[in-house]
Amino acid sequence: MSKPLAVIAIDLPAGLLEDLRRSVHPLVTGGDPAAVAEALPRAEGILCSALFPLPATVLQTAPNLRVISNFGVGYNNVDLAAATARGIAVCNTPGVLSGAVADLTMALVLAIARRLFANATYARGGWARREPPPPLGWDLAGKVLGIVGFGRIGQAVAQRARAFGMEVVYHDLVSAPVEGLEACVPLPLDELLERADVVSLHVNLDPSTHHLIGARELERMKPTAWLINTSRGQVVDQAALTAALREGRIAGAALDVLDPEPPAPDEPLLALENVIVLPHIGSATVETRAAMRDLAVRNLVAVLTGRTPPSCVNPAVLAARTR
Ligand code: 8YV
Repeated sequence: MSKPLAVIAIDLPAGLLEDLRRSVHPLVTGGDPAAVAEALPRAEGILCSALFPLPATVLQTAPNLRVISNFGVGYNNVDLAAATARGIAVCNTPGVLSGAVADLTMALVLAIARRLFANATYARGGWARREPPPPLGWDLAGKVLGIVGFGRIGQAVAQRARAFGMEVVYHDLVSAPVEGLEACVPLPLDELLERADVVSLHVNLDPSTHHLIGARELERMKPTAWLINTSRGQVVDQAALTAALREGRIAGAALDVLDPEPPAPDEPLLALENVIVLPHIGSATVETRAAMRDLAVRNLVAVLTGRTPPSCVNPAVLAARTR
C-alpha cells in the first residue's frame, strides 16, 4: 500500500525523518514557502511551525488534507473553523514546552527586578567612572505577580514565582484551586492589573483575547509595573502599549512576541529604553524543541495511519471518522 503524503515544513533531524519515512512519504522537508505551496495540493498532512499561516484560502488549495500538525502549542495560525468543517484534524504540542516558556518568563522577571540590561550597559560604560553608582533593583520576595491565563504555562510560572517568594494573583475563565498552588489568588482582570508589580500574559490568542490588553487595561496598571508578554503579540494593542511606555504610564515591558513578527526595522518599541524585546524564544531550548518535534511527528503519523494522536484540538473530527 502506498504511504500517505505529507509536507514537513520544518527541519527534522535525520533519525526522526527516518522514523517518519516508515509510515509517511514526505513530499517536502524544510520551510521553503514556494516548495510547501507547490506540494500542498497533493498533501494529506502538513507538519509546520505554529507561526506558519494556514487560513481558509490556503486550506482550499489542499483538498486531500487530513491533518495539520503544529510544531507549537498555539494554533491561531490555523483557521480552526474551516479546518474542522473540512474534517481536518488540528494537532499541537502542549505540555512539553511549558517549563521552557515559564523559565524564560522568570528570566524576564529577574532581569526586570535586578535591572540586568541597564547594569550590563553600565558595566561597559560608566563603571570605570564609579559615579553615578549602578542602578538599584528590587527584591522579588513580597512583590505581586499577576498571571493572565492560568493554564499549563501560567501555572508553571506561578510555581517558579512562588519559589522566589512572590505573591501570585491570576485571572482565568476557570478559577478552581490548583493543587500545590492554593496560595495563588484568582482575581477579576481589572483588580489584577491594579495590584500587580509585574503582569505576565499566558493566554491563547483567539477573538476573545485579541487586544485583551489595550489603553484601558494599561491605564489600570501601576506606574511602577512592568508587562511581560510571552504569548502572542496580538494579545496586546501594540500602539496603546507604545504610547503608555513613551508617556511613562507603566514602567516597562518585556516582550518575547510582537505584532507582526519579525517587526519592521523602524518598530518604535525596538528603540524604547524601558522595553526588552526578544525574538520569540519561549520554547527555544535544545531539549524542548526536540520534544516538540517528537510530539508533532507522532501527531502527524498517528492521524495519517488511522490512530488517535496524542494531542488534537478538534477531536470531534477524529470521532466523526470512526463513526
Ligand atoms: C513556536 C510557539 O511554535 O508553541 C508556540 O505556540 O509560539 C512557539 O513554540 C516556535 O517558536 C516554533 O516556531
